[in-house]
Amino acid sequence: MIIIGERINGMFKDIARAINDRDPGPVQEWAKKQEYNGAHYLDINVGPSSTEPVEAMKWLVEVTQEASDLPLALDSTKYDAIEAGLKLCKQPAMINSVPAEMAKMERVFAMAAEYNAEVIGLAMNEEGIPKDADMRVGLAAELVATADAFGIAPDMLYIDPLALPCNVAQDHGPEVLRTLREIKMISDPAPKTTVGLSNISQGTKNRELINRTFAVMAMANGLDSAIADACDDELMAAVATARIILDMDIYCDSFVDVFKQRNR
Ligand code: THG
Repeated sequence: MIIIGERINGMFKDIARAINDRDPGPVQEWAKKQEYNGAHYLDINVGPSSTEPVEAMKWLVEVTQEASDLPLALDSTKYDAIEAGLKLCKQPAMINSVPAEMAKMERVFAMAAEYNAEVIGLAMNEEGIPKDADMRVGLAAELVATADAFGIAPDMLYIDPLALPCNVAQDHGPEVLRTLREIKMISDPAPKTTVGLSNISQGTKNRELINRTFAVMAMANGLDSAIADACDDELMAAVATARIILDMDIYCDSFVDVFKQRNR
């Protein structure tokens, strides 16, 4: 399972302050810490309150790359900010994200082809996030078909069925899991899948328990990657264990230690 470390996000106060003050310290500490704890990519998001998202994204990409060699997932709804970030990335990046809306898909897939970037496609459109799995899978198919028209193979795409907080959108849970299963039948090769794992527990008590329970359930339904808290040891241990049960890694007595070491 590919872990995209969620922590370099202006949604967190320390990162928002670091961006505002142009203080690389907290950003570089989180970059190193997430890499050490097993992240495979680092999500880079300037946050909802940035007044200059292009400049902020350029700065975040540069200071992050000084601290870590991990590939980046550029997370923004401002495509100018993503493009400015892509120009600075030292290795192929991931674009996070594009909904199934034609004008946005055309902009993002053209950019992905130019910069050899992977793309997270969201199962939503102008009308929002549908509840039922069939509609989500339909939007995923639109993303796969449009990507193909730009020469982007399905396995360069990560479809995100969009996880919502279980305290306010409980009825979406089973639909998200069914979407993950059915996405694998859209094409051959199939697109990959991802979710914003911590979304599921926003505003709840027992967040870590909810996150790791969702992680293993989603993995059993075909989840390939997650934007997640790589520094949550119990989550990472649950992911390592799920990989054993799903026969994705070979069992050994110390599989949790091995899983962590492999990423260090
Ligand atoms: N899909 C895709 N990208 C995404 C998301 C998604 N990017 C952003 C987000 N969702 C995933 N990242 C996070 C990061 C943090 C939190 C949730 C998801 C989080 N933050 C605390 C909160 O809101 O309570 C902030 C707490 C604090 O300020 O300390 O939970 O779904 N493609």
